[in-house]
Amino acid sequence: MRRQARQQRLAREIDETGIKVDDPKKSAAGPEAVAIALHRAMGAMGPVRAARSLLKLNQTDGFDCQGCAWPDPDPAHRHTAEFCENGAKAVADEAVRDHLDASFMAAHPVEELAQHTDYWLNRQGRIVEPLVLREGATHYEPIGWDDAFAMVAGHLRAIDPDQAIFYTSGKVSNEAAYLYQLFARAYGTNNLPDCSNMCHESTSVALQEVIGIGKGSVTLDDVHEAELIMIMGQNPGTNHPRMLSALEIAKKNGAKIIAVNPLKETGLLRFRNPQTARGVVGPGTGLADLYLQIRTRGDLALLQAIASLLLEWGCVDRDFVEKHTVDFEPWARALEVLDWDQVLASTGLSRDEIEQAARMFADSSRSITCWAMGITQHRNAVATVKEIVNLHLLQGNIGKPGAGLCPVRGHSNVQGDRTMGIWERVPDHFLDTLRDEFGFEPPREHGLDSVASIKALRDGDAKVFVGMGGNFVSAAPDTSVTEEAMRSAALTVHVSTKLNRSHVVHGREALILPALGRSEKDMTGGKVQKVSVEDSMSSVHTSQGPLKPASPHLRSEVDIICSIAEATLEDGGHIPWSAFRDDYTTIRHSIARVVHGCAAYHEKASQPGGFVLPHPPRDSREFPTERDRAIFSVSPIEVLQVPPGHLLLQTIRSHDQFNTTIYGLSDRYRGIADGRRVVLIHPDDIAALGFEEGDLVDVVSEWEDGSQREVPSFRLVAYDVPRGCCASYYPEANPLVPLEHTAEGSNQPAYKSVLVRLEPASTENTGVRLASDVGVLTPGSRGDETKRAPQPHHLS
Ligand SMILES: Nc1nc2c(c(=O)[nH]1)N[C@H]1C(S)=C(S)[C@@H](COP(=O)(O)OP(=O)(O)OC[C@H]3O[C@@H](n4cnc5c(=O)[nH]c(N)nc54)[C@H](O)[C@@H]3O)O[C@H]1N2
Ligand SMILES: Nc1nc2c(c(=O)[nH]1)N[C@H]1C(S)=C(S)[C@@H](COP(=O)(O)OP(=O)(O)OC[C@H]3O[C@@H](n4cnc5c(=O)[nH]c(N)nc54)[C@H](O)[C@@H]3O)O[C@H]1N2
Ligand code: SF4
Ligand SMILES: [Mo]
Repeated sequence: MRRQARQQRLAREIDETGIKVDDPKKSAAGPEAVAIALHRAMGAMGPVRAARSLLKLNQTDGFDCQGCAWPDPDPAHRHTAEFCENGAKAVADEAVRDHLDASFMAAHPVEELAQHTDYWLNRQGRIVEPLVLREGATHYEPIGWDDAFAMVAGHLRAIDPDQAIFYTSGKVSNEAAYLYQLFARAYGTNNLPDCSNMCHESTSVALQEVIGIGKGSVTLDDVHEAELIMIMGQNPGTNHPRMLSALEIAKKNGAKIIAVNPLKETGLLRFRNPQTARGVVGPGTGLADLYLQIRTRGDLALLQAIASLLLEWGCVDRDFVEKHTVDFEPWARALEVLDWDQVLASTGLSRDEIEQAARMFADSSRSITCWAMGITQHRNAVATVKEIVNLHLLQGNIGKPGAGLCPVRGHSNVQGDRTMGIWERVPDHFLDTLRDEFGFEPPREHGLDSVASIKALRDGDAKVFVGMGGNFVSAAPDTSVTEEAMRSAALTVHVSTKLNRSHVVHGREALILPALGRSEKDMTGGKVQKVSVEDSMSSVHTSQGPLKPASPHLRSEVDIICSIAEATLEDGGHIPWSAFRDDYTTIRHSIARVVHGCAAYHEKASQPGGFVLPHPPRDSREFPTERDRAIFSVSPIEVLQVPPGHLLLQTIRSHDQFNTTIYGLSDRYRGIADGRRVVLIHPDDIAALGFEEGDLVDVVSEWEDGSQREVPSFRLVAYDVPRGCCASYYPEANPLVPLEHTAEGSNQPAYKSVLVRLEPASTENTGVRLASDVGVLTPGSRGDETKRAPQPHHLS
């Protein structure tokens, strides 16, 4: 009975029968984006708070956008409105007037909350007081801050430090990140997984090995000055919208753009810049000159093919290769015998298309490659990033103006958190300086990354999970496995702003500790405090929120970390937590002494526009690898065999979400409205598999050990994707990704290459079962009960 009631409730909540599918848009941004931004901001915050926050967004005396990590222009070139539609949505989502307090929790048992989607949970407003779920209790209830800290301390003191996990999401400021890793290490563990493990870990691993530093090598000026920009596996119109302004400047300066993507993303086609007349009333600026609609996971082969042609044509910067690199010869020899049949099979492109791309590299003396999740979330991601580097080394396209490597980071401060030591494998020299600064011996053994943390919880080897921001349960792969792992923890603690699935899929006891957001004025210690962040191009600056906090009970992340540390460590581990809390300048002074490249950190970060961290390859063509040079590396291409009747599924973001935070149910640029449980699939594949457009299917993934995973009731949407490839939204499709399905060398979940087959939907409803109802199936467990039922059409 209860199950039936639950299904009915869910049927209402995720009824997607009204889904509308239209042609994808032909240009991104334009006046419509401005109208939507303002509408969302006013609706959520009201006119006064909307104006007060948006006018301070990305200004030197204001706060850093909590959206993506795309950098700001230099202070002289900033506009009064220096943000995009999705930046405005991020602010509006944080600064909503709706509040969630203890009375909400009294009205909703946690078991009921667990049946809602991330979309519904987020819409309940800002969490305004600390909440506890006691052992065996059915509801969260209020708890005082001191009692909450004592509860965390009690648990942490009762276990071995390596049984605790300290997760970080990339919105956390440098000051908070620095103290968080300090606390974890003073307590005794390097278990500091972060969202970066699921995001650009493959980039960090590859770049560290072959150029000696795990970060990108370009500045915003380089992008403006490039002759050629290749954008691989990235959808900037949605996920880094102000990148389009930089691409527009580059185009005006004569740059060519190559887009490499299985989907024809609107933001790579044409940009209507709302800051210019041409963008508002005119046609805007065309972006991609060449669009390579590659098969998913074919990038490694494409890069090798381009490089082999350049080698054949003699387009080699001999001087650079000689002075700055090693292992050129073995790499060049491997490419001499490149198998073009494999290349064409793997990429799905024609030789002519690939030659056009190679010609554009040949003709350019300053080239940049940008990439994001379409490159990093594959089994062969580390090899692919290394191949991007090979291509750049070949022509000396690194460490000179207008050229270089541009991994585009996700969360606004994900790169800064790593700089501050949020990393389960931080190098020894960092630990040495930490020891010298604070007088304790940090643990040396590497900690657990995100995937390993889930395994440790599942296997009972970890007992306490602390999340500094984020929504680990929804972001992680293998949802049902992850949920079970979380439920077996003794305590889960989340420092959060909004309600999410990680709060309602909890340990035996659970705490929600509500934190101030970026947009809010931080008066910790009785005075205005500021924090600092680092963007995707290693530029560091300060951030100060203008808004009155959602509640006087909120605390800053810095305050929360200091208080947990004081409660947990004997004599605070002799670390001056209260001085840090009272004046964040003291944290910055300590960062200056401990973190490489951060001398005079407070002074430099505080100046308008901040400062740029050192990067030897970018600054002086020095490559601090094990061999003191940049390293060419050889990676074999393996063509992924997709068995008949199967598809390669990738999981992507819509235009109306920030990761697991779903703002709305539409994906404007892709022409999809009022529905997220969809599979974007080639019309010929729909027919070949015996379905019709609009049919409901269950998506089943298959894994090497014979296990299967399933998400029920997804709707087929005919879409311009290569045959054999398809796409669904994250996080709805996460239950399909096995925990073990990770990139070789980085252990990053391979969320973008999941082998699936489609079954006629086993329920006639519209998507009533949440993924976690299903779990991991064993072979054959679906049995024969899945008869194909005719499904109504609701596509327009
Ligand atoms: N508004 C908004 N902004 C965001 C986020 C958000 O959710 N919403 N998230 C932030 C975060 S944390 C991150 S990491 C970034 C993510 O930014 P993106 O990486 O742009 O995000 P995804 O939606 O994962 O899109 C990946 C792109 O790669 C393509 N792709 C998939 N597989 C392949 C492949 O094999 N080869 C190639 N060449 N392309 C492929 C997809 O078609 C898609 O266009 O955005 C950040 N900014
Ligand atoms: N299938 C699939 N899965 C993926 C991906 C994919 O492309 N496909 N992408 C992966 C990537 S790139 C990433 S980065 C991860 C994201 O993983 P996470 O970073 O863990 O997830 P988010 O959705 O960004 O976290 C949102 C939550 O953060 C909290 N929050 C927001 N702002 C603040 C703040 O200022 N302070 C604090 N303390 N909390 C705050 C809110 O409570 C909100 O609910 O997901 C990964 N998962
Ligand atoms: S591009 Fe990214 S950082 Fe800039 S305003 Fe938009 S969401 Fe914010
Ligand atoms: Mo990310």
